[in-house]
Amino acid sequence: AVTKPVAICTWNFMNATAKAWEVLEKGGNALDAVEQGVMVEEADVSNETVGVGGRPDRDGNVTLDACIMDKDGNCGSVVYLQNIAHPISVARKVMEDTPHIILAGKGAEQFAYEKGFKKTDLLTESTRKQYEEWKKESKYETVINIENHDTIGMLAIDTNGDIAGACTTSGMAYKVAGRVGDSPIIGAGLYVDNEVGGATATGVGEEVIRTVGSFLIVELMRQGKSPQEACEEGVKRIMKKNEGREDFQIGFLAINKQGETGGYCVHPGFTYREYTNNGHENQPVESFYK
Ligand code: SD4
Repeated sequence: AVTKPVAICTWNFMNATAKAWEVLEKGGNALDAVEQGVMVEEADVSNETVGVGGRPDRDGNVTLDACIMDKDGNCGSVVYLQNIAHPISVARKVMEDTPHIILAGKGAEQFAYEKGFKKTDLLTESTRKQYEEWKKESKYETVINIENHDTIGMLAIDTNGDIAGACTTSGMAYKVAGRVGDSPIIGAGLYVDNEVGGATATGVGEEVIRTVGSFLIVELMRQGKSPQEACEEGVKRIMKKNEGREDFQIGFLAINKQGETGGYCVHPGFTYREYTNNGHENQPVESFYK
């Protein structure tokens, strides 16, 4: 049986869901749970797609994208943010302390310093070396490659039944300088409507933006689809615009107001982590291509 609270996130980020659960279990709210949950991956240098230790763009600069959304439909986002370890917390400050939704680049960085965030070198020894290697051929490809897709999108429903979501990434490795993906775009990489549910995405952001993927999935749930059915429809919508194309991965996951969850992806390999009263598990996800 479905119980509340629930925390889910892209991929198998068990430390992130465990952190979110710690907040939810004590009766904490979904917004704090998703923020603190994704912060675990932002701080983890071994995750090379999020926060500190994220891989740089093709000029060698690590630029971060993140957004957060609460039960009242408030949202905050930062795009192309450099030198800050926890973009999700800056996004939350944008949501709570400004009349705006998105801050970009230098302005976002300046805002973060004003809010007390410390300047941090996001490049690690490992990502610096990998970048030097990559530069020899400078080949940009959005191939289906699990290492290139470790963005964390997290959704939670708390004991009050309120839903919140967060999404944070360094984007596609070796992207063109200035490129922003789906992850900080409300409706694309993340969407929450507390009446219905929430959805989030990982994978090639351009394709998620083109279909406003997470908003689409929440709207499909509003029309009566389960989280699972809605994620399947979301991926199918993308594949319809990309007939025969097999060179990219996208994974969606969703939660509804009852706490039911689901996910779907383009290629095998995507999973989502789920923490409920019934246990803490890595959920296998069906794919469009088998
Ligand atoms: C992006 N969706 O910037 C992100 C990349 C991603 O795991 O999901 N990586 O397009």
